[in-house]
Amino acid sequence: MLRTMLSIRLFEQRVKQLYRAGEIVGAIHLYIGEEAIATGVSEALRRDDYVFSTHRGHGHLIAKGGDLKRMMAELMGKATGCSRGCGGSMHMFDPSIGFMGGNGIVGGGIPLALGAAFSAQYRGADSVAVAYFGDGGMYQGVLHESLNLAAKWKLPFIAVCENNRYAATTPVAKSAASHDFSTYAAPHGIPGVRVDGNDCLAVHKAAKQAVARARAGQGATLLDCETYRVEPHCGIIPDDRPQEERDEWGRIENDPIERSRRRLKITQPQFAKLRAEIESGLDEAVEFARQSPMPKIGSCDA
Ligand SMILES: Cc1ncc(C[n+]2csc(CCOP(=O)(O)OP(=O)(O)O)c2C)c(N)n1
Repeated sequence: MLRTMLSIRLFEQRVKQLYRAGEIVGAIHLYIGEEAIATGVSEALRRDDYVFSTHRGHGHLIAKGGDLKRMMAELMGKATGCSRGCGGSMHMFDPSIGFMGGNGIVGGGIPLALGAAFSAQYRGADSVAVAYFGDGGMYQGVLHESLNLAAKWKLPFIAVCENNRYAATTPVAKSAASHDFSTYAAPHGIPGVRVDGNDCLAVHKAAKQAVARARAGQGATLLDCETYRVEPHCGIIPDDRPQEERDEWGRIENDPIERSRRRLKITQPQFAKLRAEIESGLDEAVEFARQSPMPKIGSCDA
């Protein structure tokens, strides 16, 4: 899990550099600071389980086993990308590993995951479907409709709120009367679990229970994972979050990767070695993407 989290972090740092250099264009939503959630959840999943992602989805795909070369190529809009260069940052797909795509519509992945959960139940398969969404997705009617149906039909559906306290620039306190989103599960009679989203083991433990319940035909779970996004919302909107709050969450003791490194007693030289291994894979991914051709005109129409 430490390796996965670090891969996500270093991938995102490369993306940030390439974006600034103009090699990646469009809106990019970085996942830095939130790595423990995708990592802890995916560690509980199988390849044939479904993940429906968001606009901030690079980490979800890496944690599900995404190919870094094809991801980097997609971000650069190249034909070798995981969506043939037609999707970009918010529309990466890899159904071969159960990654059913990013989504530019806040909350848009939730009903799609519900459909996949229904499909699994209908076919008698024991796959589960995970929908990621931010706190902004929490206020969407479709979440509540989906929780209702998932609870009623005992669907293998796991709703994972990545509660980073802001929807773009709007704090949770301005949008919701209750800030503990795990309580939103109770009216549906399903478990709602609030978890430290910067602790990959805590996330993993909660996800494992949710997956076991879903596979056993006992139905849905809602996870409310508390975290903080270290970077601005995207490369376009200025960051106006209070500096003290950013400093507090930015402290090294709160960093999900550093917390795991310390817990595992990984020394700095061991950590540097791991980092170098991942960086070398990223060098190859960037080179692969740079050398790849652009899609042919019209190839994205179908
Ligand atoms: C239905 C819908 N409304 C508004 C937007 C514009 N929008 C893009 S990202 C975003 C904020 C999303 O916040 P959240 O869901 O908390 O995720 P985060 O960006 O914090 O990861 C908004 C409002 C959108 N993409 N879709």
